[in-house]
Amino acid sequence: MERTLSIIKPDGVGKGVAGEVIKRMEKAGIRICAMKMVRLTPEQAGMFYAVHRERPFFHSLTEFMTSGPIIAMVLEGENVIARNRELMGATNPKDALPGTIRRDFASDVEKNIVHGSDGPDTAAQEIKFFFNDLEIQR
Ligand code: IDP
Ligand code: MG
Repeated sequence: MERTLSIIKPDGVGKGVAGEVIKRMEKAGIRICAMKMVRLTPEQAGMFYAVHRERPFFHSLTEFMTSGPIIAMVLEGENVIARNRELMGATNPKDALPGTIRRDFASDVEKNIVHGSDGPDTAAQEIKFFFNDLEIQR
């Protein structure tokens, strides 16, 4: 059993596709074991995306991520890190396969509806960023 952090970004919440995103996860047999809606501060968004600090899009990305509420979730299942990334599609919606969340709903490479951890180490770190042990259902 593996866990990953998923975020429905401000554009996903704003466009009203949170339910559709969650439905796709549930249909794929992925279990949601934690969920909360929060609005990040610029400091928190900067910490979450610290690995991208030197990228030219960092400032714009943190502004976007603080522009409205997000829904953070812990997903659980076999191979769920890769399977969630499959449901999401490529970072740039133009490169994402038809039927993926980003291809179907995202407007551009920045406002791409969802976040998903990219490996076991980042998953553990990102889950801890949003949730404590008591907030995760076993
Ligand atoms: P990922 O979300 O598919 O893992 P990352 O490369 O980790 O993609 O980038 C994190 C986030 O930064 C992306 O989801 C997207 O919102 C934003 N981003 C990535 N590349 C660009 C870019 O070239 N321009 C603007 N924003 C970008
Ligand atoms: Mg990433």
